[in-house]
Parts: sequence; structure tokens; C-alpha cells
Amino acid sequence: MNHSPRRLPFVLAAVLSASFFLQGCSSKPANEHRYELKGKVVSVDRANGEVTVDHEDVKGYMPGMTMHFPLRDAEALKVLEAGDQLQAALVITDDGYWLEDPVITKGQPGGPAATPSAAGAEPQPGAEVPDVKLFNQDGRPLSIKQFKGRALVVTFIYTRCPLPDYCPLMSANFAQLNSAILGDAALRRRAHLLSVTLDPEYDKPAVLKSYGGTYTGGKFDNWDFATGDPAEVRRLAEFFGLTYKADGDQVIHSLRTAVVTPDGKLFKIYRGNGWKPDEVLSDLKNLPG
Ligand SMILES: [Cu+2]
Repeated sequence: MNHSPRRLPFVLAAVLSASFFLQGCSSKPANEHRYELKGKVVSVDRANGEVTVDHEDVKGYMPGMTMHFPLRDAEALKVLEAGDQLQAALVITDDGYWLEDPVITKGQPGGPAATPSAAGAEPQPGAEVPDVKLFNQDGRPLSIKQFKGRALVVTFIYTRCPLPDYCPLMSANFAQLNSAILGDAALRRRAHLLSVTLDPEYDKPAVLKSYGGTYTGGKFDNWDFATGDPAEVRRLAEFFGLTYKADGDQVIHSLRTAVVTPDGKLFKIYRGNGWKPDEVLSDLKNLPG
């Protein structure tokens, strides 16, 4: 996120007025920021209550890009379709972000048709995970095969991700998993975590080491952060059905977290950010081997 000094007065004014207003009317978190977002709906995921919007610059917050957002409005979710014009409040708090107060302008009939979800094909449990060659946070070569004999939990992040519900949440979940693994003598020998960057050109080993350090306390014994040849990263990410695209300093991406068996086969894929560390922990405890 670009917090350039010239934007500060605007941001500050917005924050002050938002928090003043909120304190007056409810017990919402103090750290809530609201911005106006306008754009065109690219797709609607009713099951997960999310919309993907190709939005204009959000003044004082971020440049225009295509992104998905939870939409907190059940009625709007029912009627919203790809091609519609959407105006809404983008609410950002310490724990997440979402859209509310939507105003919908229906797209022209005969306008661009709903694009099918871009999610890639996903492998079935039991499929062999490709043995990509990457590098860890110390610049040491790392491959999927080297974890044979241990269960592996893989997720994808990038260090500059600004969305609390995306990469920072995945890393916070992994930090919880890491503590649980370190606190269990059996799991400690049998389980390993791997966070692979979706921004390998920027997230070099040193960047990952510093980012990872804040989550691991600097101990990477059971948790590696990987970067490498962008084509190798893509091969692994797309195997799990993750889609992503660079957009300036940002990466527009979906989320996939996968549990891989000790013999290198897919056990389970978690889509999105709704999964809880406890679910993965119980997968790890119940894995054969
Ligand atoms: Cu992200």
C-alpha cells in the first residue's frame, strides 16, 4: 500500500471523521476505516458471499485493480451479476475488510457475459504433488521431495499483501499451526509447513527471512518460506488450482492451502480463508504414516 505523505491529510481526515461517527453510534472496532469503492462486477460467489470487482482508484487507499471482497448484504448478493456497476462502502478494520451499503446499477442486457470462474482445475486427493525446485529463506535449495516422510502443509502468500484477510491471515494461521506442531513431540518429527511466495521476483530469500521471522520468531525448523523461478512457483500454485496475476506491486490471487501426505500425495485442499488451524491440525494427526 502506498502511504505517500501527500495523501496523509486525506487519510487522516477520513479516519478522524469515520471514528468520530462510529463512536457516536455503535460499539464497532475503533480502528475502522471506510472508503468509497466504485467498479464493475466481474463475478459473484454467492456461496461464499464474495464479489470480484474491477474497481477504480479508491481515493486515499489503493489504486484501481480487480479484487474480491466479502459483500455484507444478503439481498444484494442475490441480485448482483457480472457486468453490473457497483458502488459500496469498503470497510477496513484490524481483523478484515468487506463491502457494505451497496448501490447496484444493472449491466446492459447483451453486455459482457458472466465470465466463468477462473479457478484452475484441481487435482484429486492421492495425486502426486509436482516436485518443484525452489529456494528457502536462507537461499538453500528446497524441493517438495525433500519432505518425504513428513506431512507437509503448503500455502501461498506474498510479503507485500495488504489485505488482512488474505496473506497475513494465512501466515497468522500458519504461526498457530507452527506453535502447535512445536509443542507436540510426534508432530514435530512428522510435520512441516511451507509458505510459497506468489511474488518471487520481489520476495527474495532475505525478504522472506525477515517476513517469516515475524511469524516464526526467527526459528524456521518446521516452517520454510520459499521463492524461486517464477515458472516453478506457478507450476506448484496452479497444481493446487490457485490463480494469480501480478498487478504493479500487488498480486491479485486466490487462496489455496494444501495438506500433502508423507509420501508426497495430495491429502486435502482448503480453498479461501475460512479454514481454521485446528482443522489442519486434526488432518495432520490423522494422516496415515
Ligand atoms: Cu495476499
